[in-house]
Amino acid sequence: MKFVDEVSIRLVGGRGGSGCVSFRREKYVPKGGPDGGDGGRGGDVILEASDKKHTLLDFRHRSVFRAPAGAHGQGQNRHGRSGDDLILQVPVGTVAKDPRTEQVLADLSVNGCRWTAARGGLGGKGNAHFVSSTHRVPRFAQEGQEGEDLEVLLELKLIADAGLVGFPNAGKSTLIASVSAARPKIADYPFTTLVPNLGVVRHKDYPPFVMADVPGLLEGAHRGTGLGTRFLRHLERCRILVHLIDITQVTGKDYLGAFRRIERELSLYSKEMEKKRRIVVLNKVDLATDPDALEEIFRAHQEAGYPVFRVSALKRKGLEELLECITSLLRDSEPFEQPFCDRREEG
Ligand SMILES: Nc1nc2c(ncn2[C@@H]2O[C@H](COP(=O)(O)OP(=O)(O)OP(=O)(O)O)[C@@H](O)[C@H]2O)c(=O)[nH]1
Ligand SMILES: [Mg+2]
Repeated sequence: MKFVDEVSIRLVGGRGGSGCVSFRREKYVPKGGPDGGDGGRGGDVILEASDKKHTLLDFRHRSVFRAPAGAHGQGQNRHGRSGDDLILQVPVGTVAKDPRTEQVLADLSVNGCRWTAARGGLGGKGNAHFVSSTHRVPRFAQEGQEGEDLEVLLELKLIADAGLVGFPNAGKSTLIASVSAARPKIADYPFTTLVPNLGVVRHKDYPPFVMADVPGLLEGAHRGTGLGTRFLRHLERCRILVHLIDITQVTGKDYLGAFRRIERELSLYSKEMEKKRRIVVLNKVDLATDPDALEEIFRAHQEAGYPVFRVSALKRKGLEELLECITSLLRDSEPFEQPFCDRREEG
């Protein structure tokens, strides 16, 4: 399945039906009064978060979505039927923004929550409404109103408990494959992973948690290098970060070089990202040739102040302790904050 996490679309509420101009005509009732009914309301366009959707692919091939119009009013005071609402399902974690100002319009992060994006137009009043003592025979009715017409940018931000970060080739996909049923592509070249993968991790009797494998970051990611901001976005809603380091890439005495370069990208991206709790994982220990050097790398990272683990994602070594630490951090950390679903409704 193709993964699409950003689309620009136009949403248009249904047009209201027009009011009717009509006069009562019946046998033995001369000059029956006006009896034109009102037009029906146009339907609203509503976005609904659904856990059955995983990508914004449905919006890729079509860019304008219109709700049905209301029906016109008719004689004998018959009102037009309202247009049905158009309900568009989006994946949980979709954020709707104004494409010009980037202002967040709605944040659909809970399954089932809805946002009325474009309201339908009101129906016009029929001529029966316009009778007055001075105006007995109104020969006019109102037109239906246009529905709201809105351009929105939809961005999908995955929601996960633990997000894997690191340079390309660090072994993130190998790790998620070793601890969950996710089967991402794994290969010995950078940028094997181009779209995020989610995996559910079950460890002992702890509640299962969701791990996200996000494509590797490069220096300059916070500015967009290597699609960095697009990938970093998926880490915004991870409760904790698991920073993976390929020990074979740690060279000379610059033990913390790789670690600091990724950390810098995270803090330049946002304050929230910088504040997230995290775990450092030194991966590929099966390739370590010098145990003393490995010990030094380990100590240097410990001094940075985070829990550090030595693992081999490939050989499945050290993973139990790592999962133990992730589950205990998750138990102590705040659940993802409940976002608002319908800003307009609140206002
Ligand atoms: N020896 C050894 N190789 C590993 C280990 N973990 C991963 N690898 C290898 O490292 C290479 C990259 O692994 P991936 O899991 O694709 O790395 P990634 O971080 O997902 O890379 P990108 O998706 O490109 O960002 C693959 O050839 C893996 O087999 C490990 O613990 N030991
Ligand atoms: Mg990968």
